[in-house]
Amino acid sequence: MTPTLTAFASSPDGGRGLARDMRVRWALEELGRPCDIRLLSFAELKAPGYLSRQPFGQIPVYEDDGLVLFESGAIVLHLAGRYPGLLPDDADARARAVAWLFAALNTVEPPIVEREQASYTEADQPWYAQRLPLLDARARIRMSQLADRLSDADWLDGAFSPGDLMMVMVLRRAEVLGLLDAFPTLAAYVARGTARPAYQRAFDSQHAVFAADRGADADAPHRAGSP
Ligand code: GTB
Repeated sequence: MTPTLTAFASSPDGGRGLARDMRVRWALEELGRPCDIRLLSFAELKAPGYLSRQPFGQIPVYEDDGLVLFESGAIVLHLAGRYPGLLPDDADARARAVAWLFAALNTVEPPIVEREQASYTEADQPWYAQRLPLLDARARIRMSQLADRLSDADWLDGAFSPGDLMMVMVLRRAEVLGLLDAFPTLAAYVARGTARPAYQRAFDSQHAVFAADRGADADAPHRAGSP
C-alpha cells in the first residue's frame, strides 16, 4: 500500500508551502518515495477518528503499513532513517544532522512562530506596538547566530541533510515576515534549499491543491521562492 500524508484541503497559507505537510512532502521527494495526500477540512481534523491518529487535531499525519506517525520532525526523521539519501552514513555526522533538525524546531522556530502569531492575533491590541520590537529582536538574535555559524558554507554540516531541510522550512516563515532581508547569508541559504528540484516538486504539488481549491489562475503570485 502507498503511504498517506494528511494536509489541509484549504490551506490558510495561500499555497505558499508554509504548512507543515510541506516539510514531509519535501523529504519524500528528496528520497524518491511515493505518497498519497489525504486532504482534510478543519472540521475533519477535530473528529474523533482523526484525533486518535493526531491527538492535537493537526496536519500532518503519515501512515505507512500500520505505522501512524504525527509531528513533522518525527516523520522527516523516520523517513530519513528508513530510506537512503538524506542522512550521512557516518554515525557522528548523522547525530549532528539530527541535532540541526532539533535546533531548527526547538531553538530557531519558536521565536519566529511567536513573532508570526503576534502579527496574526495581537495586532489590534494596545501593547502590540511595544511588544513587536521585542519579538523581532528575539527572532533576529537566533537568525544572527545561525548566520554566523553557517558563514560561507552551503549547508549546516557538510552535505545537505534533514537538518538543512527543516532549517530552510523554518526560515521560510521568517522570510514571509520580512525578517530574512537583514541576513543575506540566510537568504542565500534559503534560496539554495528552495532551488533543489525535490523542493520545487513538493512545492508545486502542495500549490496545486491551493490552485484547485481557488480556481485555475490562483497560482501566479505564489510560485516557489516568491512567498
Ligand atoms: N508540531 C506539529 C508538527 O510539526 O507536526 C505542529 C503541526 C501544526 O502546527 N499543524 C498546523 C495545523 O494543523 C498546520 S501547520 N493547524 C490546525 C489546528 O491546529 O487546528 C501551521 C501553519 C498554519 C498556517 C500557516 N499559514 O497560514 O501560513 C503556516 C503554518
